[in-house]
Amino acid sequence: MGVTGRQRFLGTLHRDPSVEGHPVWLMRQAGRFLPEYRELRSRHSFMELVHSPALCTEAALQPLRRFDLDATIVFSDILEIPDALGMGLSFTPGDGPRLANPLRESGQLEGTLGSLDYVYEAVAQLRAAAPGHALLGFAGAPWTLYCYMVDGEGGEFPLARQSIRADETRAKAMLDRLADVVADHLLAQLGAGADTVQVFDTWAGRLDADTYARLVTPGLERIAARLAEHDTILFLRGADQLSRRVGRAKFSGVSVHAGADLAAVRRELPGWTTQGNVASEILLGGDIEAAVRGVFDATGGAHDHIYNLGHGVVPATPPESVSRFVNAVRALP
Ligand code: 1CP
Repeated sequence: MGVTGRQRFLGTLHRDPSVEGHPVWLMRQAGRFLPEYRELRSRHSFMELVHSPALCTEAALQPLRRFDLDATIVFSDILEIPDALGMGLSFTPGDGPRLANPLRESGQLEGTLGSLDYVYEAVAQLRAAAPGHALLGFAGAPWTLYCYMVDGEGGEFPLARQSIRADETRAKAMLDRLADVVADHLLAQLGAGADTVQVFDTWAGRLDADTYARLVTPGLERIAARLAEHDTILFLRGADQLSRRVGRAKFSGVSVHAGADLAAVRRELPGWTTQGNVASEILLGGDIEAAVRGVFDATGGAHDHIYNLGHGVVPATPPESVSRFVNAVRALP
């Protein structure tokens, strides 16, 4: 009678020392590195996929058919929130996301949020299709959303950073409003059947810790407080001084980027389960087994770490490398 991936993942998130084995999944595990995803994309645009709960379920199940993963994440995008705020999301091939009406005036954020019911339906369908896997919902963090919403596209986000310098009061008001939108979106995904939710602050490292603590941390504290009854994971990519940046916010887990010293993060945020820390590039041809062993050593083999990459799987990753990564975790004592 084996333990399910869902039990292994949630036991670890709850820091239950009696959990069997170590949980593993990969950020961006559905997507372009899989031939079957590229096949799906040859027939449907990304927006068609995201708006169809049945196609979202198919995309999320694809990696589960190939790899012995413990968790699945709803197929959606962090930019569904700006789209629902009327900002006109599109994806140009090779060029990434683009918002047709980026934030120039604060007024746009006072608009009402359009329906994201298709995301909650995708969560419900995936819950039914993958009962033995931990199911993650997610959202972009307020700062990362703000970056895309002000600049309208990925990159260095010069306009977002400039707008913070120009008017902190206005920026803070938008970040606070986004925190509530994000919390609503996460709670609805939990209500639809997600076991936990991950908040992606992919661009946290683009803001120094002082400014972050002043303008962004209050929103994270508000999200954490509104989700206090639930399991939650926070990803602060590229950021230093994590304890200052989280302030009084308590999430169940922290997802650790590849540049960070994992043992130091665990000392800095006691009581938080850790996740991640393996460089995505290792899967392009590095010593995968040694990287997994390095995480095991840095955590003392404790059952309060979720094996994952430090960021998403990159599209050039050979699927065989993902198998090796998962097998290396399965081989741990
Ligand atoms: O062409 C395609 O098929 C689209 C590629 C793609 C996919 C598969 C995009 C465009 N988004 C997604 C799905 C997605 N995005 C998921 C679910 C799939 C899974 O994880 O298994 C998730 C969790 C995200 C989250 C996301 N989107 C983040 C945060 C995580 C991270 O990687 O840092 C960010 C920053 C985005 C924005 C985005 N969406 C898509 C792209 C190419 C980008 C990055 C743009 C940029 O570089 O600025």
